[in-house]
Amino acid sequence: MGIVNVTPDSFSDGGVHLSVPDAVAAARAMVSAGAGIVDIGGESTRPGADPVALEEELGRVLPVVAELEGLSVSVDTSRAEVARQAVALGASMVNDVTALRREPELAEVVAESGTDLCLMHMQGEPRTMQASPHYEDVVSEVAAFLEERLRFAVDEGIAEERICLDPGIGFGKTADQNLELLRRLDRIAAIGRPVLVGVSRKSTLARIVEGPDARVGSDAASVVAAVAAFDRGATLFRVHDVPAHVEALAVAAAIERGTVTR
Ligand code: HH2
Repeated sequence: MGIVNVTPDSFSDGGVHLSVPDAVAAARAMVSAGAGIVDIGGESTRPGADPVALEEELGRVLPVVAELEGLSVSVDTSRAEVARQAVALGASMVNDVTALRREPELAEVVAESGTDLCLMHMQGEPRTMQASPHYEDVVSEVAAFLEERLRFAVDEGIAEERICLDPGIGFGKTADQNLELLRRLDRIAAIGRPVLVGVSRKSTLARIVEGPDARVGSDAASVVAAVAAFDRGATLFRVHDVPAHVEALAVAAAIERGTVTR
């Protein structure tokens, strides 16, 4: 899953794809490089980010989705109206970092349109989530949350086979809690749905390599983290540098199979 943030303030690519032609070109390049889907977002969820107005989010996302007809598009939104209009323009997946909690009516849009859905764990909300994350056992609490949100989504009429789960790396978690989630990702995979991981360029990676004040992880560090997640059961990877991830994950999958042939 290639990331296209149509925002001025995303943590690693803020402002890079703000014009429609730039965002569309980036999305097309990611698909050419092997991305199975591109994730279009119009509201940053980085720590400290404020929500944007509905009209602003619609105005950022829809013109880009409209230009990507024929490609597999995911819309990174927690708003029913944004999802409704993006799906009408051809988006086939909804990626909701609030797991249907910000606007439970988003469930109806997904159920009726039959799109795929990603349910992600977050403790708190973006503005304040990194202030003091707290867990007794981060892995079992994230797993229990995802199991509960999966049940909610299915009860709302969303087909279970269309749902993937995401531990939400960096969303109300310390660096050590993020690493613990990646280390024990098999517990999340054991829920029985495909696991999506978004660790690309996140600050936990930067902290390991550069120290406590570093904010943006490198692409090399991102690739290694994705492969480690693959080894523990992740099958979907939300990434900025698509070519490097496609190459690395192809090799990781071939090693897993023990043969070049797919
Ligand atoms: N991370 C971000 C945004 N959306 N969606 C899923 N499913 N999983 C993630 O880990 C995830 C996500 C944050 O990263 P990014 O989009 O690069 O930055 P921003 O939120 O600042 O736009």
